[in-house]
Formats: sequence, structure tokens, C-alpha cells
Amino acid sequence: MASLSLSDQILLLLTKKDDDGGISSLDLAAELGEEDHQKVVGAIKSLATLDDVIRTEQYVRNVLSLTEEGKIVVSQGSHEFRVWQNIPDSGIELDTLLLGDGGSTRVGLNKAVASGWVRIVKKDDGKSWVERCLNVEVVDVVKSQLLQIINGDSAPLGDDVITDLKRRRLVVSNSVTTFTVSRGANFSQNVERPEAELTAEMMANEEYAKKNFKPYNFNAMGTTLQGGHLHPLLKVKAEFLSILTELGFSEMPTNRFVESSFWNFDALFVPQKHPARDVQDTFFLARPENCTRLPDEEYVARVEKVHTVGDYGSDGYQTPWRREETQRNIMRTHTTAITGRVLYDLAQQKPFKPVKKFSIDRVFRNETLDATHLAEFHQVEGFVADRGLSLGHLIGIMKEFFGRLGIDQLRFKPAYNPYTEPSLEVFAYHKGFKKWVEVGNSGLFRPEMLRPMGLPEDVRIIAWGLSLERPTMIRYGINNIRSLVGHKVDLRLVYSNPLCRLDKVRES
Ligand code: FB9
Repeated sequence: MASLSLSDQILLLLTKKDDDGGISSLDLAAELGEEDHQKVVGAIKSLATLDDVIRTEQYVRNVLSLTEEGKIVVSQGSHEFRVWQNIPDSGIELDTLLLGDGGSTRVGLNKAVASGWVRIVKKDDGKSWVERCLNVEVVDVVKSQLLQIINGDSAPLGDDVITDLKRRRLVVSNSVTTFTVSRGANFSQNVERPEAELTAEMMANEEYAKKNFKPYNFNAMGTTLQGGHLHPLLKVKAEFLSILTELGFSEMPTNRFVESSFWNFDALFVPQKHPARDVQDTFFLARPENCTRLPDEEYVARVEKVHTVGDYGSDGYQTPWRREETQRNIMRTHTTAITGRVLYDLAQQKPFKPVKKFSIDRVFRNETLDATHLAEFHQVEGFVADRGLSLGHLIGIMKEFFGRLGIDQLRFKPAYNPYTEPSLEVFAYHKGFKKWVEVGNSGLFRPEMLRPMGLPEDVRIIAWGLSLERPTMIRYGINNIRSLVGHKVDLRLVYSNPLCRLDKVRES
């Protein structure tokens, strides 16, 4: 038997079987020397692919099997039987019996008492003793029940015995798919297995002509290739990326989450007393607490001047300006910090050349968390720098940008940002919600921000910003940001969410 493959052994067993009532795969496994049932099922399935060599019927049966504890009972006896065994004729003190007991002795003792094999008596010294009950026939019923299960004739045991054994975690039942196998019309002990592969050497030596091949099952479903899945946020990000690049914008380098207060605030003309600079709103770094490299001193001095006494026709904030405050390291609160750096570099390039830039990356705000706000989100920001730009250009570019997001009804509400004047909050009419939704913020960067950088007086910069999370939540119908971002995300959402088509085609 050993040299024969498992399926050949099965064919041999089937040959020997006198009646053709079929044999169950469980019995086959047993007859093949306790062969692993799953392996036998595998061999049966491959034999079943041959044309009517064998016939199979599939049954799903609940098969009882012993747990590790159950196997111990079979080898060493049941808990109650082992307790009974350990009680000397003279009895034993209860505490001694239970000494160092992991709990099974206690279980066994209760069972032994319940079965009337032993009893617990209180001695006059108040101590409890365990004694054997005399003239009772002690039979380890549980062990024999488990043996019956092993030998496959658990049927006579009855459900309540099985339930009790399950409750004692001595047996478990699991549904097993079994087969009844019988000889087919083309049954033979040595079947020639049709070829599954047409190999090169078969072609070379024309062997293939003599071979018979397994019929191709063209309806067989291919294995579903588990490809990677883009998180919905990344799909919407990709959508924004293609819209902005199509509009001729190029991306700014945002690979720095840690920023100095100088670039995140002071360079953007955000006053040092501005509430956004409090620890309530901003994550300050403990180490390294302060940035060591500020840009060139003249520029920093110009920023200090415009904050304190004003310049370029501005009165400034007439408030003190502290250098150590500007050096404090923080987690950037907006990607406008990057815009500041890029504009400063731009100002150093003479003559001034108009540019269109954007950034999409994480920003961090120490805000109260709610269903739509986490301590970090992705900011999308765009700006156009050119001579003579106006609010009209800003409104125009936003209509173009949001238009390509499928948003065609926009409203603008005057707003305030320390670094833009005028500033506009942007609202869009959401047909689904039948209401106006705030979709962003925007403005023209203030001269107090641009002139200290060295940008020419007539250069105007229109800029706007929004988040990535809000459009993604709306696009995918997600109400709580925690089911979009973070450890609570249900990966099925990632696997099953459709392609992001922020309906590029504007409804005419
Ligand atoms: O994204 C936002 N809303 C939004 C955007 C798109 C959208 O698309 C739908 C498919 C149709 C839906 C909603 N907001 C901005 C508006 C609100 O959600 C707001 O409550 C939350 N805002 C964030 C900041 O929260 C503290 C969103 C985030 C935001 C706000 C402002 C800016 C960037 C992000 C900015 C800016 C700016 C201004 C001037 C110059 C440069 C940058």
C-alpha cells in the first residue's frame, strides 16, 4: 500500500469492496491506517474529476471529536474517577485532597459526590474529610462514553450525554464534509490520468498525440487576484492631483510635518498673540523644542518689523514680537506653511516668474475631536502668483477647480484669515443634501506676508484651501470620520469602495 499514491490506494480499496453501496470517506481514512481525512477528501476530489471512474455523494456531518482534556480523560480516567482513586480507604482530609489543585480535582470531587462514590464528612475537630462510599460500584462512565465516541458509535449516547460532555469541554462537534464513494461506470483500478498540462517536450516528441488531456473547463472561475486596494482618501487625492495638474499646477514639497512657528505663523503674518498659536490649537514639540535654522536675518527682521511697527503701508500689529516664540517647533497646522517657504524661494528668483502651485498633505490641529474632525486631516491648497491678479481671478479659478469636482453652484462669503485680505469662505450647493455646504476657504495673500519675502509690489497671489476628508466622506456617504480614517476603519470599505469619479463632467 505504502508505494501507491493515496488515490490509487482508494481505487484498490474500492476494487475490493464487494457491494457498491459506496464507502464513506471517514471509513476510507480509517481503513487507510487513520489517514488524515482531509487528505482522503482531496484524493477523492481529484479522482472525481476523472470521467465517471468513481461516483461521490457529499454529506456535511457533525462529527464529535475529543478535546485535549477529553484525550486526558481517556488516558488517565475522568476527574471524578481519579479523585475516587486517590482517596485511601481511611479517607483523606479535604484540604489535603485539594492541595495544589488547578480546579479539576474540585470538579472531580463534586462529580464523585454527585455520583455517590464519595462523601464529605465533618470530623469533630471541625475538619472536612473525604471518604469513599462503600459497596457502590464505581465505573468510569465518562471514559467509556469518550471511548464510544472515538470508536464512532456515539449515537447510542443520546443528546443530553453529548451536551454534558460538551459542557465539560471534553468533546467538541464540528461539521465535517464527508463523501460516500462508489465505483463509477468507467471504474478501473489503474486509471490513466488525463494530462492536465501540455508540456514543451510533449510537443517536441509529439507525445501529445497519444495522450488524452483533461477537458479544459473554460467556465472555471480564475483565482481572484488579491490586488492592493487604494484607501478612499487616496482615490480622492488622485482625483485632485489629476485636476490640479490638468490646470497646470505643480506640486509643492510637503515632506516635513514638523515646522517652525516662523514659517507656520510669523511668515504668514499670524500675530504671536493669535489664539491659533495656543497649545489648545497647536501641537508644540518637546524635543527638539526650538528650530535652529531660521531664514536669513534680514528677512526675519523684515517680518519682525511688519508685525511690530508695520511696513509696506501696513500698521502691523503694534504688538511685541519675540524671537524665541518664532523658533518654537510645532506639528504644522496647515500646508500654507509650505506655501510660505515656496513663495520666499520664488521671491529670491529674479526676475519674478508667475507660478501655479498646489499641495495635498497632512496637517495637525489640537482640536476637539468630533464626527468630522480628527487631530489631523489632509489639506488641499492651491495658489497662483502673478502680477495684477484680483478677487475675480480667485473666484474664477475656484469655479474652474470646484467645477471639475462636479460642483457647479458656488457662493462666496467674506471671511478672515490673518494671511489673506480679502478672504472668502466658499460654499457649494449639494444636490443630495439639498443644502449649501462649506467647501473651503480662500483669499489674496497680504502684502505684510509677501513684501518682506521680497516679492514685487504688483505681484498678487490668489490662494484657496480645503480638506480631503470632507469630499471623501461626502463622496462615499461616510458620516463619521472614524470609519474613514484610523484603526476603526472597516477594511471592507477599502476593498469594496468604487472608483472615485467626482463626476468630472459638469452638468450642462
Ligand atoms: O473641505 C472642506 N469642505 C468640503 C470640501 C469639499 C467638499 O466636496 C464635496 C464633494 C462635494 C465638501 C466639503 N472644508 C474645509 C470646509 C469644512 O469642512 C470645514 O468645517 C473644515 N475645514 C477644515 C479646517 O477645519 C478646521 C475644511 C478644512 C480646511 C479649511 C480651510 C483651509 C483648508 C482646509 C484653507 C485655506 C486657505 C485659505 C486661504 C489661503 C490659503 C489656504
